[in-house]
Amino acid sequence: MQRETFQKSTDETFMSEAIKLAGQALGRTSPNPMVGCILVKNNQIIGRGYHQKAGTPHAEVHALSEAQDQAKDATAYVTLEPCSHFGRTPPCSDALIKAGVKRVVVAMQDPNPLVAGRGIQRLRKAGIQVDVGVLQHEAASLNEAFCKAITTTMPFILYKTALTLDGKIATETGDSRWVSSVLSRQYVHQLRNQYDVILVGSETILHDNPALTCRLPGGRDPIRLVVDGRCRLAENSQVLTSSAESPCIIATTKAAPVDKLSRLQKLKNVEIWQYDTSRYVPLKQMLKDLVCRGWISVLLEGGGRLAGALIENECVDKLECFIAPKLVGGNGPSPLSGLNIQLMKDAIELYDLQADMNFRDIHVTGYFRPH
Ligand code: AOF
Ligand code: ZN
Repeated sequence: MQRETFQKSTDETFMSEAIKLAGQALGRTSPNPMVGCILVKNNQIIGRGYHQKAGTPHAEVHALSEAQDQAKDATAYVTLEPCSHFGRTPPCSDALIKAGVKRVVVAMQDPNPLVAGRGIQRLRKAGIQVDVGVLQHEAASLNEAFCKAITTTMPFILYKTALTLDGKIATETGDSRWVSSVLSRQYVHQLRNQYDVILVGSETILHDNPALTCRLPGGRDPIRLVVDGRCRLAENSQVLTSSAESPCIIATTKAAPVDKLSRLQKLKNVEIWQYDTSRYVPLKQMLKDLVCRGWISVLLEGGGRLAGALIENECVDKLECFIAPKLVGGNGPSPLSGLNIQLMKDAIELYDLQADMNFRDIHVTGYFRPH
């Protein structure tokens, strides 16, 4: 019994190292997952690796190349089931078998239908002991976007919003600079650095004229996506003119003025996605189109109308809310003006709630579905 407990905590310690390693590629691997691998022999780490970017070698390959011959009879700790398919790289399960590892500890099965247990099967067939499920929850939440996108072809959406303690995102006059604290706003740049896409509605562009870039040192700009059915945004909006390394996409419809579209199309770094609808952008189709391009995680930054529509369509996965200790009263807008539930018994309830005051605002996160 004691031995088992020791064994378990050793496995968790090494797996936790592997998860940390995987997280070094946060925001850099889409559409692939973040994966970390650690090779251990005689309780010593002899190889480490993580998947750095889609199309490049998988975590196991890096760890095996660091360990070289020592990999024989070692234990591999991998945060995701080693793959069994020939994708852009050959199967990692074969590489582990060839290197002669004795045991493989896996945090979670790969939800990719191309793998889905076949990697584990392959290792077991080769006589390798495989233990699955060590720190499974942590590994799954690191790859929550990948898990959703690979199984549903829809992206993972986080709605980030900031409101006053009395539930307003701006005063009655429309003034919103600033609701949340400096620290909260700095943290949002970490989210921008991590998510593939920032999504906003046209109202947000018209009112706030944000650039939607990532101002974190060493950060990278996400794709910026504006839902603008009638293409109302000004041609000198910052999303169109500011220098960003990633494109700005305007999702629009047949209601967009033709001459304006042709001018926007000529701008550097701007893409127009025109849908065959007469007024509203088909949101689910647009989200699927993101996944087709390899963009699997979306940071929804407003406004309340778009957020309401997406929540109503059950497209939003997570909420991250900064509640400032401020009161403004009046008829200022709410973060969910597009949602209008009539009875309290029908209210949306969140799961896995967490709250802290790390940014001098009340910071609440929750999920729209249990998991
Ligand atoms: C692993 N180790 O480090 C990663 C895995 O296009 P490819 O060849 O890179 O394959 C991508 C798929 O491989 C991805 O969807 C996921 O199922 C798996 N990712 N597997 O054994 C890794 N990144
Ligand atoms: Zn692999």
